[in-house]
Amino acid sequence: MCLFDIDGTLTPSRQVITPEMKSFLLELKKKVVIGIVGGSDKGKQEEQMGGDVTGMYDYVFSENGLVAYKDGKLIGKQSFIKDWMGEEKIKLFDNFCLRYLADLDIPKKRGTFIEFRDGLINVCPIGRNCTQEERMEFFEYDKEHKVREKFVEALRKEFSDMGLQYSIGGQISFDVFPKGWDKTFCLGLIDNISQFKAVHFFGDKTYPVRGNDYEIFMDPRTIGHTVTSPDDTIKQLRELFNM
Ligand code: M1P
Repeated sequence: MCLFDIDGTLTPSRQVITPEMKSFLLELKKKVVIGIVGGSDKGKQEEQMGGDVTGMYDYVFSENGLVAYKDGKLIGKQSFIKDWMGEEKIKLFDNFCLRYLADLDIPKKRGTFIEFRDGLINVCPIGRNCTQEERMEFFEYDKEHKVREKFVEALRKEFSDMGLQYSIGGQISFDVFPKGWDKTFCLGLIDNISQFKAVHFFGDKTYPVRGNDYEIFMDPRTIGHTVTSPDDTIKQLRELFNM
């Protein structure tokens, strides 16, 4: 089985899959079971992967697997907000973020600063409504000013007893979810995982600090592969499976 991170592994970050990668994955699917796993919700995964992902790949794990599909059918869904955190804690968390955001002095702010997904909360200092150009500006600004790192540190300090985990995987935002609900969560949803001779995981952010692929890359149930770009993913797969 091959499991893939999306951003930076199958597609350039937040960009659409190339026709070359799409047809390569179809070829690969003849040889192995394919799964994709990412922090985004299914709608965003479909935008990026160019269509009906659950019809195309054997397993689709959205929001790190908190929403999971096998052979096109929903096999698992957790509701982070309702079942785990509870309205009181959500309110405390939101209020803190909104106050922090109000005091945050960055060059541009747009809209949708907090996005509730089924399995995680995504916090975005510039706002998810920003354009692609503004996204890249913020990404560069953040490299220097560490806006997201400082925000996460403030949240860690404020909510140290809430059992939350933070991941700065993308370019403009960070994800917040319960400890353990990282990408390894999806492994528990694979039917009889020991039936596979190997479960290969491919990701670009496999480093321990800020790397949202690190936990699944290191998990004893997978063989981890670090890639540097979608082209590198294809290169490594060609070597591994003699394609
Ligand atoms: O790479 C995965 C991340 O992609 C997006 O991040 P951003 O918009 O910051 O580039 C988000 O969907 C995020 O939740 C996800 O983890």
